[in-house]
Amino acid sequence: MRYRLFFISALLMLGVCCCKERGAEAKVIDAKGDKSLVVVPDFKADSAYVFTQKQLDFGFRIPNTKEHDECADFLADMLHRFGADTTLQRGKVMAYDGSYLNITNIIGSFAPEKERRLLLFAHWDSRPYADYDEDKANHKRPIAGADDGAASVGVLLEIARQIGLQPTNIGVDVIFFDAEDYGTPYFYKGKQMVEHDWALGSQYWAMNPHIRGYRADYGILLDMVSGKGSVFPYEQVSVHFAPHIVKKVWDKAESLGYGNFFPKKNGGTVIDDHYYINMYGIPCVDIIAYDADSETGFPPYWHTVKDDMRNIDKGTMKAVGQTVMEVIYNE
Ligand code: AHN
Ligand code: ZN
Repeated sequence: MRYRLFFISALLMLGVCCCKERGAEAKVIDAKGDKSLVVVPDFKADSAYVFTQKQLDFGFRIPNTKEHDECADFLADMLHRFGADTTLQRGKVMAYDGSYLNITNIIGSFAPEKERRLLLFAHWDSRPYADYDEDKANHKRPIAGADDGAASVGVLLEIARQIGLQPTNIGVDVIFFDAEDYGTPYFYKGKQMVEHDWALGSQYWAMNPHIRGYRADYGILLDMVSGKGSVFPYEQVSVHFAPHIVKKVWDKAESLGYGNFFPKKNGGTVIDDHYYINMYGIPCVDIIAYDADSETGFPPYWHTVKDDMRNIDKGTMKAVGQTVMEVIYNE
């Protein structure tokens, strides 16, 4: 890397313009405010894909199960290996039906001493019910949660791996939130025991941040970012709380040639983990698939038994992963 930087500097000094296009080895970008160069690493979708498959191999990541807890250890271990200071935040939360869930938020901090920070997050649990499946017989069966959960974590693990290899200027915290997808299934007929029944892990964190008074400049949530044919128009909670971050991310995608994945038009309004982090006081955006043609606004396999690896597309992963990396390495 040192040699390559030297080589690129030499080329620049000679006045040679090195304008590589997207997908090429590395890009040369003037860092804001100083003369140093930022070479944004190449996001490897193959690696994100393997990280996604690995999670599914544990089984269903449903709180209070052995499979869930084993996967948590795996995710923490990966963040640790990539060089992050890793914290497992364990808690107990009440679910919609009054039952208690033992949850684990998994936190990895890069350059924890840095003042300026960015928060990247996704949910790592998988939904216990395929309550939108076309076959009613499947409604009480769990989903594999390939796109809805695992792939967003897979993309963030690949970004974490890259940060471990080449540090960013800004400090980065990665949080995998638990129990996002434990919201009330439509078939539940009992008394509703909690009002905010989705995103239980991020709500828990917002009430008990892993560091007292934790701050980040802004945050980016990934949720269902790897489906074949998925697109990510503006999510409206993000536009409300963090219009400047929406602009930053969507402009970056466009400039990289990923404008077709990130259309600059309005999508849905989603009460997702970012809602609670925005309420906590960190402006953040949700990159989330929006399907204008489906009744739910989500991809057709959403909360069905079809949310498996067959829908996962490395091209979509690359578009999202590279866009997020270009944003963070330019801070
Ligand atoms: C609501 O539909 C209220 N929240 C959905 C957020 C979600 C579920 N993302 C993935 N699964
Ligand atoms: Zn879900």
